[in-house]
Amino acid sequence: METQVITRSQELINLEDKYGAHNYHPLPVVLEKGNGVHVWDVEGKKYYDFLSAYSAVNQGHCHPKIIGALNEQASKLTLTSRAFYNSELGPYEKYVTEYFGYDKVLPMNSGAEADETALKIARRWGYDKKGIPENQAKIIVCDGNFHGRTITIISMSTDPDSFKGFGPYTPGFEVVKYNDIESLEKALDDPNVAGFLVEPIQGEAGVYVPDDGYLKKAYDLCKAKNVLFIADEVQTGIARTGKLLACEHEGVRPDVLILGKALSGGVFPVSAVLADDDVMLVIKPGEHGSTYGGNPLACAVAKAALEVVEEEKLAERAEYLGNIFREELKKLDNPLIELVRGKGLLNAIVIKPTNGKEAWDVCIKMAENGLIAKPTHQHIIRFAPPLVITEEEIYDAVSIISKSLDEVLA
Ligand code: IF1
Repeated sequence: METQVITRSQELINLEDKYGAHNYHPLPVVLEKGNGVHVWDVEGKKYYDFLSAYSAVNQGHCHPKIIGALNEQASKLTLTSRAFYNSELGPYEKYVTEYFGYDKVLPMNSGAEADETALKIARRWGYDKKGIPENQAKIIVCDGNFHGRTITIISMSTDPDSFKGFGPYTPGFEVVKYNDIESLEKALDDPNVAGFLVEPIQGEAGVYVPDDGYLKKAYDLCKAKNVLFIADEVQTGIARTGKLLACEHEGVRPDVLILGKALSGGVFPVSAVLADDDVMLVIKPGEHGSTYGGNPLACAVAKAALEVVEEEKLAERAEYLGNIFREELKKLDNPLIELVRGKGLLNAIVIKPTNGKEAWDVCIKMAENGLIAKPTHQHIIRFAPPLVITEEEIYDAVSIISKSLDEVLA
């Protein structure tokens, strides 16, 4: 019997299938190396990375400055827990609070942990500062939201793929229509509302950019009702949308700021919640934390990652190159493209299924042509390259996208 020769990629896919939980359906690409805007699979094929690990690798893969900081700290001290002080946390806390303009930071690890932390801070602030009756605090969230995968966070979700089959759910959340000021205004009439949690642009929902002025009006309504405006910038923050924070496009300064992903440049899980003293100090010693939160390695990596954002002017690059990218995509004349939308270098095309072909087919073809991206919600392809991409590479990527769209329909 002929022995079937399988590729190294297939071997590795088989291992994940056999020994790993099936909680993802990845594109059949097995990556082994990354540098800047490029990644290579185990067969040595080179790709433009147009997902950046969902906007965690804004600084580019394996940025030398961040890897240098990782290696230097890793050879000294990686973890002490917060049972003791350490030499890196204080300087990092000073750096990151001055960087974003807040009194205090509460360091965590994943984005979901940071969202959970923000929810706890908002509820406690509601009881201690706003006088909401115990266990009555409400948090307003938006339909189409994505804030992570924990039980409490999926309790806020309106996407059955996120919450179905995981009940019972955490109470205390009210859903309003995203980008709809009237629905928020009505919900804010409830005196027990402690906070409004919102993504400045809804990433998972398909790069849903709200109308100009929505965030500012929402912020003003929250202030008028003594409600915390909580911005989840895990995906939109760290220069991705053309400003350091997406809220800056509307001059909004969140009362509580949630960061993750590119806070560490895709090198190590680092997240953070920032707020001023009157909010942050409602949490007392021993009331919140995590084993790895604020570890010396995370501090060294995150500081280097933020320095890169400034030194390489990544926000300005995202603004300039994002405009070119959208303009070039809009010039493409292909029936598969329903619309193009985004801000900075967080963009998406909505695919109109045509001749039985849909977003997944386009992503498979783009991978063959050397560019990786993945569909969200079946018909939307998100494009989020590392912000270190060059103008020439943007044009090259558009030609790959164009070629792939045409080949899918050929
Ligand atoms: C997955 C997408 C999903 C986030 C915002 C918090 C978190 C995320 C705005 C939680 C995480 C990731 C999670 C990952 C895929 C990706 C994602 F929106 F980016 F596309 F799922 F919706 N707030 N987003 O986007 O941060 O705990 O993951 O560090 O779960 O498949 P995390």
